[in-house]
Amino acid sequence: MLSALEKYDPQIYELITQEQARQSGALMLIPSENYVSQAVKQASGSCLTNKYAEGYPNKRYYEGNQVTDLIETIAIERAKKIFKADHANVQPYSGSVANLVAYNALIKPGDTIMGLNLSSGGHLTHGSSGSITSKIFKAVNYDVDFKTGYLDYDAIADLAKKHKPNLIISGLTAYPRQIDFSKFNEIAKSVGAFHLSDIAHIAGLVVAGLHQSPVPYADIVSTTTHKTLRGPRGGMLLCKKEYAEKIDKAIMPGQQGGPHMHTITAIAVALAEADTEEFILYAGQILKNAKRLAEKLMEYGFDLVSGGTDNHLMLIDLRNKGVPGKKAAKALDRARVVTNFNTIPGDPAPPLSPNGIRIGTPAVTTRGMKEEQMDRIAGFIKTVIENVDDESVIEKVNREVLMLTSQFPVPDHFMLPGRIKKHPLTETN
Ligand code: DSN
Repeated sequence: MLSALEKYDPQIYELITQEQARQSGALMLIPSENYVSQAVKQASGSCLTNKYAEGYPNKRYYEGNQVTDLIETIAIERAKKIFKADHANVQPYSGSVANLVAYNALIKPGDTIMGLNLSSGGHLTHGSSGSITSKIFKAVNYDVDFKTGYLDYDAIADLAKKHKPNLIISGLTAYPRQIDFSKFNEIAKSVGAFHLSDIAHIAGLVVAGLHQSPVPYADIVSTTTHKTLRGPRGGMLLCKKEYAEKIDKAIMPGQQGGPHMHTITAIAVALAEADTEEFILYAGQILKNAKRLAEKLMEYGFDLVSGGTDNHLMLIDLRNKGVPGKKAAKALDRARVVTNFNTIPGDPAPPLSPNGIRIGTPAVTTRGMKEEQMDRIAGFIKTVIENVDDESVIEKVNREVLMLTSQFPVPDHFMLPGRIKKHPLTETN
C-alpha cells in the first residue's frame, strides 16, 4: 500500500513516514493513545472503506451488503460476548457521537444531564460549557473532592437530589481512580434518572476484569474502541435489551448515515484480540506499570492528584514544581516524552494554561515496557521538569529516550499467538 502511496502522493507518503518515526522514537504517554496490531491496521485499510451500508445487517438501504452483513454481525456478537451485554451497536463514528446518541435515545432537548466536570476529569460531551451537550440540555456538573481528588458519592447524591437530572453520566477522561458504577446507578435510580456510563478510557480494563463493569448497572454504556481496548478509532454502544431499538434508531437514521465499514471490520478484529489470555495479561501490565510510574514520580516529589492511581492514568499537579502544565508538556515533547497538559481538579488556571499534565501507560505497555522502564520514564520526567529551560539537558533526555525506544520497537507487526477462530457465521455460509 505504501509503495503505491509513495508513487502517487510522495508528499503524504513522506509525512506518514515522519509520523511513523515520531511514534516509534517517542514515549507515547497520552493515556488515550495506543498502537493497534498489524491485523487491525490491515482491516482498517481494507476495501471495506468502499462500501455504503446504511441500516443494519439484513436491513440495509443499499444492495451489495452480503459481506458487510456478516462482518457487522460478527463485530456485534464479539462485543456482546466480551462485555457480557444484551445488545451492542458498533456503528458510532466516535465516543462523542456515541454519547450524543445515548442522550437522544433516552431524553429530550431541554432535559437535565449531570456529568463529571471537565476540570475534574470528565469529558466535553458530559455537559461541558463549550460543548453542544450543554446547549441542547441543561447541564449540571459534579466535581471530585478537591482535597482528596476522589469522587464523593454522597455529594453527587445530594447534587442529584437538588437538580433532579433526567440522566446521570458516570465516566472519565482524567480521573485516576476506579469508579463504582453500582453506586452511580443507585444515585440515578433514587432520583428517577437514566444512567449512561462512558467507559472510553477503561474499556480494555473492564474487558480484562480489572475494573468493575457498568454493563449490569447502567442503562446504556458508551465507549471508544481505540484507547485501552486497542482497536481502531471508533465508538460503540452497549445496552440492555429494552433500549436496543431506541439506540439503533438514534444512530441510524437519528444521527448518522452510512457506517464506516472499514472501521467496523477493524473493530471486529480488535474485539477478538481482546478476547484472549494475552490481552488480560496486557491489561494487568498496564496497571502494574501505572502504579510503578506513579510511585516513582511521588518519590521524586511530584504531587499526584488523589495520591496515585488505580487505573491506567495519573494527573500530575505541577504547582509545587513551579512549572505550568503547558510549558511542561512542550518541554517533555522536545525530549520525546509525549503527554498532554491538563486541568487539575479545582484548577484556578484556565484550561488552555492549566497546572497539570496527564500521563498513562497503555501505549508504552503495548511496546513491552515493564516496571524497570517505568522507573526510567519517571527519571526522564523529573529531569525535564527540573530543567525545563535548559535545552542541553532536554536534548540529552531526548537522546536517552531514543535509545530506550529503540530497544522496544513499535509492535507494528505484532500478532497474537495462534489465529482467531473462524466465526460459525462464515463456516455455514
Ligand atoms: N480525547 C480523549 C482523551 O484524550 O481522553 C477523550 O475524548
